[in-house]
Amino acid sequence: MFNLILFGPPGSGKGTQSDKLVEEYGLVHLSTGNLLRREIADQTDLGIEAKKYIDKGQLVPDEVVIGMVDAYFDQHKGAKGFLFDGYPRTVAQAAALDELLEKKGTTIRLVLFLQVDEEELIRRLVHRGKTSGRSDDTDEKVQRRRQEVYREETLPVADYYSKAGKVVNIQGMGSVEDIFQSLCSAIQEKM
Ligand code: B4P
Repeated sequence: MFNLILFGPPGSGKGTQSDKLVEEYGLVHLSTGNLLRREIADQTDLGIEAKKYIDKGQLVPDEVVIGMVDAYFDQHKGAKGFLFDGYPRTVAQAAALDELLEKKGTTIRLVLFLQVDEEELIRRLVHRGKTSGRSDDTDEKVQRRRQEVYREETLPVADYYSKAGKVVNIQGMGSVEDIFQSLCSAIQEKM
């Protein structure tokens, strides 16, 4: 199995690039953001609970997200690999993912870290908010909060994987196509 993580701050282009990467490499796309938005749209108990956090720019509690990922993983037996997009977002989630993968006899091969300036991130997200209909996109204050939460809770995940020598930094500013080519080169080196 070839498992990789696409890592980066909110708005760094994880979702945009994931769609292209899963098509190129035939991986299963696991986006916790997409899974949570589906739960919200279906008005499940999990979705109603998650929405309270997402609307404030906070992270959904670890136990909720970890349970959801375990279930998704089990629904995709026989996958040749997973692309984790927006997961893990805390060190506790990273440890839970390691445990899950170990049980399945596999591991994370590569963490691709998209590097984008904060002002560019806010600009992209405010712009996305004009069309996305996402409740967490429209307010710039919520955007700034999301970047703060990222620095406090998510950035330590990069250190966690750096210690294992798995992180490759990728320039995340420029055209979608150029960034995609950089990501593909890094993947090719590991495959
Ligand atoms: P996510 O759905 O993961 O999304 P994101 O971080 O907002 O955006 P992404 O990086 O995917 O950016 P995109 O490609 O869309 O998270 C949403 C929320 O769900 C979180 O805040 C959190 O509350 C919750 N959540 C999710 N996972 C969780 C977890 N594991 N634990 C706890 N809570 C969790 O790109 C952004 C914009 O930029 C788009 O408009 C795009 O068109 C544009 N863009 C992309 N590439 C560009 C480029 N090269 N140049 C210019 N614009 C570009």
